[in-house]
Amino acid sequence: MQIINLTAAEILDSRGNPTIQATVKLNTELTTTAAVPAGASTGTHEALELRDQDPKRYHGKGVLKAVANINEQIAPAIIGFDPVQQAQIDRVMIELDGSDHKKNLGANAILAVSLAVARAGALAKNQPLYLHLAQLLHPDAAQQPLSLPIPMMNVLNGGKHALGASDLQEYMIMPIGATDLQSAVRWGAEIFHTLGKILQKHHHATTVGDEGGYAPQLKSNEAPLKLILQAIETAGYKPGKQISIALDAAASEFYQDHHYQFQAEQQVLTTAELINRYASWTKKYPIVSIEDGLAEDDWQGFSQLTTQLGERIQIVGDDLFVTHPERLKKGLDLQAANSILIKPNQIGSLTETLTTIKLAQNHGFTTIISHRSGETSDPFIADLAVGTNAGQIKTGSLSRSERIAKYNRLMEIERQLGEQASLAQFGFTAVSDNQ
Ligand code: 2PG
Ligand code: MG
Repeated sequence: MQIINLTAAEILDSRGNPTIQATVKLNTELTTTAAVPAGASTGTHEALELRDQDPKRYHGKGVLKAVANINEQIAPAIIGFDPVQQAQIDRVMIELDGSDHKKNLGANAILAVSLAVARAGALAKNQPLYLHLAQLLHPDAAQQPLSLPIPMMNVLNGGKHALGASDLQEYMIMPIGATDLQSAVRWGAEIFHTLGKILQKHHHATTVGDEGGYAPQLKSNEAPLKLILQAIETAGYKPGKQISIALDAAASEFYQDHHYQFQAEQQVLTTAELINRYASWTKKYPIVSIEDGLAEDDWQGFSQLTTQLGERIQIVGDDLFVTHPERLKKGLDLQAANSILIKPNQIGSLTETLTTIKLAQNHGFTTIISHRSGETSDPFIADLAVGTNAGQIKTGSLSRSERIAKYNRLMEIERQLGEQASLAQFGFTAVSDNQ
């Protein structure tokens, strides 16, 4: 099988900003496409997302340069390859770019091609994408049983995803007690709708933020936790046993002058004070996971946070690691977390994403495959989460089609796996007083 053509186009993401779709054509005339997402609370150390910076188009956010890089530079370099040669193709693109952070071709250009090639590889092998990805991760091993990831569902949005709402970016529910994905999705949807009714009753806004969760203006960063707890119970579920809570503070976004600034309660906190705040919340609420609890370069703070809470809960690095093996290695050395968020566009190719996942899994870190706040309807990350046995996926709330596309794809995979399908187990149990 051979790639005989590669083209790219500028399309729009869920925020109405330009992004890239790549299309690979095989010698069988079959074509595959893939689209890349875009973040808002992006980490400083992420690979470069190439935008035109032409103020006359999309306020500078156009991606025509990156599209041209695919059509004019990447296409001639990879036409003729067999699409199953994922690692070789990714290497050709990385070498063609030649920079540390994919500054020349753009991580968005390289990743769009990388993902479309993976789809073409699956097609060439006549396999579902998740199986092809499983084989790319462990080429020499016998096929391990695959499990569906436990979802982290972002029912209350804040930070950069919903200006005017909480300082913390994401309040998520995790159906840790579900035994299959269909139930996990149903529980999440029921709690999401119950939460909407509770908000309405208290005269709060029920409009949603970028990731499909509600975005009310509340008086403190703790208030959302109370509301979620109430929604879990009102919907008929057991907090901590069936449904736990996960947070993404995205703390770099409210870190200023070496302090953490909570606008909602007008407080300025030191690293130690913020860690203590988290610790007190984990006693009151069934919180099992905290992502980016501190700023992206506060390695010492992260080690402290992990020492204090890492035995009981998942400490996740997102902006901290940016899916980069070198930053992850530093985190392993410093014991700065026990879990990593995986976003393919932070590093910019599928092969490098798989390298980071493998490194994390080999060192006992949990892995969470994640969407971006600016998404498309491409459900690639659903297959990635299953194929890599990631155990967890973070893909937004139970509204907005670009989020639901991933849940629907996961349920489709669950049906395809049939008898073999199982939902991953979660290793941390909440021990709050509120259960
Ligand atoms: C995050 C992500 C996704 P963004 O911080 O984890 O939820 O947000 O894509 O804006 O970086
Ligand atoms: Mg994050």
